[in-house]
Amino acid sequence: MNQNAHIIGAATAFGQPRLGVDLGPDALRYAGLTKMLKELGLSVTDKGNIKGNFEVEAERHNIKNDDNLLNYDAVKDFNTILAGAVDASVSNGAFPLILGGDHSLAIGSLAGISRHYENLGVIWYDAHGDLNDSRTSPSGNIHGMPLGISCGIGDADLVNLYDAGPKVKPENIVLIGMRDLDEGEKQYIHDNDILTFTMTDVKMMGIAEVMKQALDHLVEKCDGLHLSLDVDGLDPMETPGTGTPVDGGLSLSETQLAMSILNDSDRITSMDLVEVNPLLDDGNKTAGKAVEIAASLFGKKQL
Ligand code: Z70
Ligand code: MN
Ligand code: MN
Ligand code: MN
Repeated sequence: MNQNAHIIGAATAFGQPRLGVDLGPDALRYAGLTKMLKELGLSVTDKGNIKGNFEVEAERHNIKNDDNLLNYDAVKDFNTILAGAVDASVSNGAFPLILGGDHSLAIGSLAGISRHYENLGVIWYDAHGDLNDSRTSPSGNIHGMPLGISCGIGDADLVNLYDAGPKVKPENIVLIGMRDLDEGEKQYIHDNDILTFTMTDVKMMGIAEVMKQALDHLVEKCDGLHLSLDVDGLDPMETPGTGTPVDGGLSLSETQLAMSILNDSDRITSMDLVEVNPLLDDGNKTAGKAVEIAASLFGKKQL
């Protein structure tokens, strides 16, 4: 794996209604992220935070556009800036580690990354598919849409953000940990034959077999591999500090094993670590777990 990491704080909460997830990047720093990565031998540059300006944006915060999209202009502006920062890090030869922030930030991270690859693979580790558009969304929250937008469905300006057209092909996606999919998302997964491992699949097969099949699906055809990890993929007993906890998720030890298998593959080229909300947390427990997850991805071993 690339041993030169750029930490990019994506301090946004615009993709959903609850404040505090914009504090996620700093919660991860306080939990010791940089120190841990350096101890593993990485060279780490912290690029600081890209911030939604919540005072300037207050007037247009938690308002919906005509298409029922929450904080539409703020999400678009934020992700345009984020895409530029992520693009610059990849251009400089670094591994971008994007800290969230709500998952709408993946619109910008994928836009910035995808121009560097012909066939970007995406592993989406989450309770949710984030494959809605304004018609299928039950909420209007754009954090439930970034993967769909990156595949080219939904609002045209978001689809064409940073570069025109889709950023990811459905055949280059693997979904892991799914247990709260909306009807429209299930339809999209079926219609596009997206390789999907629900929690039932994880429990039937074991996470090691799931990761092996995920990598088998992606490594031959993909020239870059992005991991988008939403901490609500884990069980709320492990990671309570998140906006939409869903019972029956992955454990920390399963996730550490998953990350260690990805480290062994030596193929991951970028990562989002998202939906840490310290205002909903038990101490800073969730950020601490998230740091352990990143440590396993970058090669921390138990022995
Ligand atoms: C639901 C929606 C979602 C994250 C919740 C939930 C989406 N499918 N994503 N929490 N991270 O509103 O679209
Ligand atoms: Mn998500
Ligand atoms: Mn591309
Ligand atoms: Mn989620």
